Amino acid sequence: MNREKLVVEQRWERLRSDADDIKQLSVRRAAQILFDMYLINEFEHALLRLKTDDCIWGPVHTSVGQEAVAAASIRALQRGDKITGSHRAHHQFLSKTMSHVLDEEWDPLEDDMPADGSEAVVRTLGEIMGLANGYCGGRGGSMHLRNLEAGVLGTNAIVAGGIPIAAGAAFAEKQAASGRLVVSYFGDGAVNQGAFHESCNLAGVWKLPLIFFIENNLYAVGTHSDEATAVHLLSQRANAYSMNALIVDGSDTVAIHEATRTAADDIRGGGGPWFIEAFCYRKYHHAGDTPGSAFGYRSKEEEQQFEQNEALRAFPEALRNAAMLSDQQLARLKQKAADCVQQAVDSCTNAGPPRTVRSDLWPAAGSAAEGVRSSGAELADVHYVEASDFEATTSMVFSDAIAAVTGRWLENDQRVVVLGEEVASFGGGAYGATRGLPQRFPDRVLNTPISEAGFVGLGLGAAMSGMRPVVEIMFPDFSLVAADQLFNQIAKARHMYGGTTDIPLVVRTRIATGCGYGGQHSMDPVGLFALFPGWRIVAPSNAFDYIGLFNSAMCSNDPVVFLEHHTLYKNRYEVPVSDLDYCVAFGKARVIQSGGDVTVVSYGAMTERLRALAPTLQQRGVAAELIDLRTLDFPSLDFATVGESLRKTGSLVSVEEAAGGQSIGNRLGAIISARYFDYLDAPCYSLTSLDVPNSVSRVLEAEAMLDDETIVDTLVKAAERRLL
Ligand SMILES: Cc1ncc(C[n+]2csc(CCOP(=O)(O)OP(=O)(O)O)c2C)c(N)n1
Repeated sequence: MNREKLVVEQRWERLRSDADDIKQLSVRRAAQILFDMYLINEFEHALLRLKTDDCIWGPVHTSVGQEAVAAASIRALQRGDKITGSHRAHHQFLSKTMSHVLDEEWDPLEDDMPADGSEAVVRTLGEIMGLANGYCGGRGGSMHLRNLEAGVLGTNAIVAGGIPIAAGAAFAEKQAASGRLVVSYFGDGAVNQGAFHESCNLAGVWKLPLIFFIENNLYAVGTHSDEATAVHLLSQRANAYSMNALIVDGSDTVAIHEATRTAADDIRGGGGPWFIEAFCYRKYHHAGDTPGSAFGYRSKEEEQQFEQNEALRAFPEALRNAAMLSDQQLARLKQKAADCVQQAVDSCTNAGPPRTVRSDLWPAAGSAAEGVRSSGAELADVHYVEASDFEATTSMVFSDAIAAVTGRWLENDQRVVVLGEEVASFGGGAYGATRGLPQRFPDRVLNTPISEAGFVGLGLGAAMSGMRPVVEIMFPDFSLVAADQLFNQIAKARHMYGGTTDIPLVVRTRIATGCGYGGQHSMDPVGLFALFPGWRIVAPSNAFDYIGLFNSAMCSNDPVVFLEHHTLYKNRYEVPVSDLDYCVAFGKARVIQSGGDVTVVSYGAMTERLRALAPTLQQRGVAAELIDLRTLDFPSLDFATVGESLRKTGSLVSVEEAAGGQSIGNRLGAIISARYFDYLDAPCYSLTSLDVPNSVSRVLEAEAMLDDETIVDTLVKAAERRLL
């Protein structure tokens, strides 16, 4: 047996500075880094005191002990570069914000703190205290900080949740050939999450300008990294994704700066993503000011050892030894940082003791529900039409309509990209929804790896960075694989970041119920998406509506999910001749048949089925009013049209193919009952498929799914007021 030893080709190096290396830093740059470190340290301790005084609501995850990692790495970036962070990100946020606000030439040794520098610290503190003067109006607080102007795309309370978003931001920079890069900071706890691995993979395969920057402080709450993974040096993981990696000690400020510079230079020169692992230590427990040893997961000796080595001791000492800064200058820097923080505390609180929150800074009463979605101002000038507005029509296959309108956007708007599994294969998707587009737009219609959390999150990051991605999720059930990105991130980002970001993202997914695909490929996810009001939900029942609603979605600054039913894909529909640019309004239902006995609401393919059942109903003496809801998210559902119909009929039945638990019928019925109680003379009724996963067996699947006979019988009973 021949055994060939294989070697990994990527660089994997440990950087350690020696006494002379510090001289590579200019005195000003060294002073800036040290000033940031002092500022972070003073700021975090001020937060802990404010927490004790009950001026901060929620946890305070300080970065005491990790100051140098943020300060030295961020000072190696350029102004336009972007960062994302985790729940522990005050240090990165302050460093990036201050390096943006303060001029490169600002010399902390000589110059006074300019007003906008002080203001930045006030606004950071205000945000963490949940005040209106914060960067996100107090919505985000400590764990969801965002300051786009300074390049902080967002910090994230879901461990690893921000990493795919960083990949999306890097994707946007790459598409724009901007020469800028993104740094995603996270802790050691993140590297065992799928979102981390999926992002590494995407960054590797698409050579994204991204630095994965791990602050390895050894513990995720009280669990040591060695308890969580067999990989001791976490940067070893970079090899698996063809990334170069560097290891530095978090107390070696010069090495941190140099590592970041090395990675950034290589990326700007066209290299792919890099990985940096900084070993560091958090002084206190996970949150608050108690030492970790008090909880028994680490020893006092370990903590003392850290304190002897910590960067806030080592770096000033090295600067003094190198005769770069005098004791007096060091003391002045520290005092300047302390004054700046004190000023921020004074401007957000009333002097104590104990200190109290300045009540005039609380966000306005009554604003809690504001900003979950866009105001709609971006659609204000859109002229909406209906099919009846067009005289000249031609027939078009539903899936061709999807491809045609998507192609139209790719043609007209460079910000549009199409991402998904197989969207660029077979000439345009597994089911033809992108037919012809990969050939025309090879750089913007991209096959993704099978990596839903990764590419959905990447879509979000790209959308937050000015692109308009169209992301296909091959089967709706796979939404659950990307659930964090879809529901914790996309659905909440606008509100969580205080309305500071748009999310112009379209997600398309093809419902494949009734094909024998079984329990994991047959979901209608309407009820799932409807749980999150950040999502707009569209379920077109024909090609005309598809094109018009897609155009509205692409003009909207909100995320919109398109539920496309597979039975419609090969059907032909009338569409306007040579017009792919018209818009159909969100939130406008369509009455497709009038009737006085019962109001029947549905959407997507069910609309077609109901229309086909209308003659049978008529034979049984029922005049049903059929309404195609078209838009299904509750904030923009067209209750008015339904109410108008109920005034006539007095009875509502919602008909959905979705499984009971994933349908919207009961919730719809509850709202309708409350709003239109006076019109109703029977309870609202929700008709759905059984509340079970579909089976592969043909007979069992048919048994689970709503059949025509049940629909007709139910509507007859409803018309006769015999439904309970
Ligand atoms: C997905 C997820 N699981 C669990 C948590 C709860 N949690 C918050 S922080 C944290 C530890 C994270 O450790 P690490 O990534 O090493 O960062 P550090 O706190 O050390 O900075 C945990 C478990 C969470 N926020 N998100």
